[in-house]
Amino acid sequence: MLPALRVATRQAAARRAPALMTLQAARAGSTWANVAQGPPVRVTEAFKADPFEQKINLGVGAYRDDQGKPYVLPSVRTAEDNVIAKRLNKEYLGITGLPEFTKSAAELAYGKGSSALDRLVITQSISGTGALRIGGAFLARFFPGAKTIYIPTPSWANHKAVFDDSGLKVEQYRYYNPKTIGLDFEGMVADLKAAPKGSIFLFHACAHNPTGVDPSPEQWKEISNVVKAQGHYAFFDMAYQGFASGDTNKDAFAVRHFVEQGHDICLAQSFAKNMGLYGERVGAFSIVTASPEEKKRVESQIKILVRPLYSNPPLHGARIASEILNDPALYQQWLGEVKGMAERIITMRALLKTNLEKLGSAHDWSHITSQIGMFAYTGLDPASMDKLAKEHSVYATKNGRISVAGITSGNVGRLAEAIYKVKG
Ligand code: IK2
Repeated sequence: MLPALRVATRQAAARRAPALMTLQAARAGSTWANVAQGPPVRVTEAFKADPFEQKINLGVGAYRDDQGKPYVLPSVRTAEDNVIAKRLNKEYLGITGLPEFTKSAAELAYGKGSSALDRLVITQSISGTGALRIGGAFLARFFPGAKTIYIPTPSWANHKAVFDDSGLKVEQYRYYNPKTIGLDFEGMVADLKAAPKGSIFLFHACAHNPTGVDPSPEQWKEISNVVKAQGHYAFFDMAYQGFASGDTNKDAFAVRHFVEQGHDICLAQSFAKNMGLYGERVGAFSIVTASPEEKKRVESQIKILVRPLYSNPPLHGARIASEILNDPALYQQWLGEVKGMAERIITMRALLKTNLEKLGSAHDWSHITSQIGMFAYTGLDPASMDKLAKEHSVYATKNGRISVAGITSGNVGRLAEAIYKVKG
C-alpha cells in the first residue's frame, strides 16, 4: 500500500472508530433496550418447519376443503365479481361503515322482525376482533357499574388480551368441565349468581371456542333468567353464525332470546368464518339501546371512540358481504354454502370418532360428535399434544383443541391412528 494511501486509510479508520463507539453505546442504551422478547407463535411455525409430507395442521382456525385447501365460497367469488363490475369509487366510508352492510348484518344477527332493530347502534368493525375491541373500549368508558368483564373458562385466548387492552378488568366464570368434557352448567350458573349484581358477562353466542361446547336452548333460557335476576349485562361474541349448526337462525338463538327477554345486549359479529372473508376483516359491533333518543347519544360516542382508532373501516370486504346479504339469490346460495361447510365439519367429527373406535380405543370419544363448530376439545393433555406433534407431525394447540376444519377424508385415518398411539 502507498504511504499516502496507508495514512488516508488510518485516518478513515480513526474517523469511523468514534462513530462505531457511538453506535455501540447507542445500542446499549437504545430506545427499545427494555422491550422484552415475546413468546413465539409456535403451532404454525413448527408446522412449516416440519419436512414430512403428510403432516397435519389442526391449529389454524380457518376452514379447509376436503383437499385441505383454503376455500373461497362461490357466492363470495360472484359477489366480488359483481362489486368489481360496478366500477365503484374508492372514497372513504363514514366512521360507522357501509350502511347497506351494517343494516343487513343486524338483520342477520337479530332477525328481520326484531324489536331491537329500531333502537340499535351498529358500526362496521375490523372483523370480530375489532368489534370486541370497540365494545371493550365503550364499556370501559361508559359502563355505569364495575369495569370488569367475566369471560368463560376457557375462552378464545385473545379475549383476555382484547379486554385488558381496552381498559377492562378480566375475571372468569366456570364453563367447561374437564371431567365430563362438557358444559359445567351448575358451575356457570353459580358463578353468575356469585358475581356482584350488574356485572358484565361475555357469552360465546354459538360454537364456543375452544371447547365446541354450547349451552342447549333450555340452558340459555335459564342463563337469561339468572342474568336478568342479577341485573347483569350480556356481551355476545358471535364469530360463527351458521358455522355451528349450518343454520344462521338456529345459531342466533341465544342472541335473539336475550333480546326477546328484554336484555339490552351488545354484540360482536364476524364474517371471517361464515363467509370465509378472513383477511378482508369484515365485522360489526352493535348495542341495543332503550330508545331512539338513547340510540342517538350512544351512536355519537361510538363515533368519537372509533375516529381516533382507525378513522373509518375498510371498504372492499364490506361491499362483498353486503352484495351477498342484499341479493336474494346470492343470499340463498350463501346459506347453502355455510350449511355445506358445517356439514363437512360434522362429517369429519363422525369419521374421526368411528376411526378411533375401529382402532379399538378404550376411551369414550362421544364428545367429538356432541361438540359443535370449528373446534373439538379432545381432552388430550399438553404432553400428549407434544407427542402428536413430535412423533406424528400432527400440529394443534397445547390445550388439546383441534380444528376439525383441518381434517379431511384423506388425513382422518392417519390422525385417528396418531391419537390412538398417543392416548390409547
Ligand atoms: N371471537 C371468537 C370466539 C373467535 O374464535 C374469533 C376467531 N378466532 O379464530 C382463530 C382461532 O381461534 O384459531 C374471533 C372472535 C375473531 O375473529 P376475527 O377477528 O377473525 O373475525
